[in-house]
Amino acid sequence: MRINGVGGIYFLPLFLAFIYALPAFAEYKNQATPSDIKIINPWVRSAPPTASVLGLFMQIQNHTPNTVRLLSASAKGYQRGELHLSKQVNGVMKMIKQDSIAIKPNSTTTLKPGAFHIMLIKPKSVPNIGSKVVINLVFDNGLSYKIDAEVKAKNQPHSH
Ligand SMILES: [Cu+2]
Repeated sequence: MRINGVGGIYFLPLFLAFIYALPAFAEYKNQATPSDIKIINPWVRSAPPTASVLGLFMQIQNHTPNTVRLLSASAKGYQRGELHLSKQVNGVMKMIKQDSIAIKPNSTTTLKPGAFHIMLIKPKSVPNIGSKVVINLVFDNGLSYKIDAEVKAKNQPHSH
């Protein structure tokens, strides 16, 4: 009886700890996994050797039931990356800096010339066509992705 009593006393805190831990497990299950976001066809638009910025484009697929936001992009060999939206303002094309780029639940956001894009700023040297730029993307669900973006000629987003 005494052993049972002692066991009961110790069991209760353990049991409570387990109950309190349940929401943590549920939260863990809701966390995104790397396959929840897919980066399709990332490419950097080639630029003259004197260029101080380069455009980075891709499709981002969100396979989760929640909106996911791209928070930042950086690239090896560049001072920094910025998220931009190209937009007509009074007939003039302007680039507006964005705090994030949203990808709606179960949908795709396309980063392309004239729309949302990533601007890679101040390259150490402008990369050649066919070379790869290592990109790091950070999303608001805690995931980050390291991807290779191929440098492609100005008006050829797809290789033929
Ligand atoms: Cu831009």
